[in-house]
Amino acid sequence: MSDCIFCQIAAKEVPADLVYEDDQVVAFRDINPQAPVHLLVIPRKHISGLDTAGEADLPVLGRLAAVVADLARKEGLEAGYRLVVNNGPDAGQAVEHLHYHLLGGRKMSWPPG
Ligand code: DGP
Repeated sequence: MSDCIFCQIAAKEVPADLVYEDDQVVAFRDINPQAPVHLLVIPRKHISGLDTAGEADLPVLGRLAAVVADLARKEGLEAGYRLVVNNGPDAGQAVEHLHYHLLGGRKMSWPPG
C-alpha cells in the first residue's frame, strides 16, 4: 500500500535501521525504542493487523515467528524477551500494518500497561 509507512520501509522508500530482510519478512529498529533492543518484524505483504490475516497468510505468520526467534538469538537476548502485537485501538495500534514488537535487554514487568 503506497501510503503505508511500513510498506514504504519494506520497499526502502523510507529509511530505517534494517536488521533483517528476506522475500517475505523485514525487520528494523523501532524509531521510539521501549527497551535496549526493540525491533519491529513485519510481513512484506500489507496485512493491516492480526485480525485480518487469512488462511493464505499462515505461512508468513510462521515465518515471522521463526525470524523473531533467530533475531532474538542474534541480539543476545538469552535472558529472555517479549513479543508484542498491538491489534486495534484498545491495544494502541498506531500503524495499520501487522508488526511484531520484539523487546529485550531489560527486565520486563507484568501485567503490561
Ligand atoms: P503500534 O503502536 O504497535 O502500532 O507501534 C508502532 C511502532 O512503530 C511504534 O513503536 C513506533 C514505530 N514506528 C512508527 N513509525 C516508524 C518509522 O517511520 N520508523 C520506525 N523505525 N519505526 C516507526
